[in-house]
Amino acid sequence: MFRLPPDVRHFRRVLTRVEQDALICDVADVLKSAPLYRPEMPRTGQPFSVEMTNCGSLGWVSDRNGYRYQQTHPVTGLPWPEIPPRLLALWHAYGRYRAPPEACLVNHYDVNARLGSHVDADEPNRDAPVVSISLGCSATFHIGGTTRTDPKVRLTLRSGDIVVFGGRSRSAYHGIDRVLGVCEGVPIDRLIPAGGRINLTLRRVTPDPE
Ligand code: MD3
Ligand code: FE
Repeated sequence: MFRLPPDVRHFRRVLTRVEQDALICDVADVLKSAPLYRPEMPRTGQPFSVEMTNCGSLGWVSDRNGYRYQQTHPVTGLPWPEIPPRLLALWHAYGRYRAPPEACLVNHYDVNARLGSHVDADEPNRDAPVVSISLGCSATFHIGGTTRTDPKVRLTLRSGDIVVFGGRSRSAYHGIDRVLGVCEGVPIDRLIPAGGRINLTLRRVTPDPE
């Protein structure tokens, strides 16, 4: 029906229910030491509708002072927990990148959450792909080109999907239009009573080690 933009690879429902359950357990462990918090927009302080946390040596945060990667949780002040081995394995299997990831951003969407169109530009490393893993409710995702007005392609991201964004797609505008009320995969309400959708994005932030 629709052609994906260049350098996007969408692996539909590649994670089994058992693998999704195991990832939910990993996320539960991460949330115990690094709880979800609600970031705010730079300057305005407008709260995001998406809640976030991270694991890895670096985590992406946003507050009135701007967007950045930092080594500690903005609320607890503690270092982020390590990236669970199962996620590292998925990074290597799907991302096929020579260096390990430094950040895993955990996004939680309740049924009313959205993520406006944006470019991920806070990573000095522009060569490494972003590996995205979806769990819980399905969502409508869009991706366009490197300018806001480029035509967009819309796709449904479902529980157990993995998408790899590399090359030219790495600097493309993208966002989440809406979360669908249907959950065809692992229910996340035992993790987050409100339910909804979890997205994990694995990222290399800094240049590769020697
Ligand atoms: C394309 N997250 O965290 S995942 C984000 O579902 C983000 O939570 C969305 O956009 C989510 O920044 C979309 C897919 C994704 C992630 C990062 C990308 C697509 C991307 C970076 C560059 C290009
Ligand atoms: Fe993004």
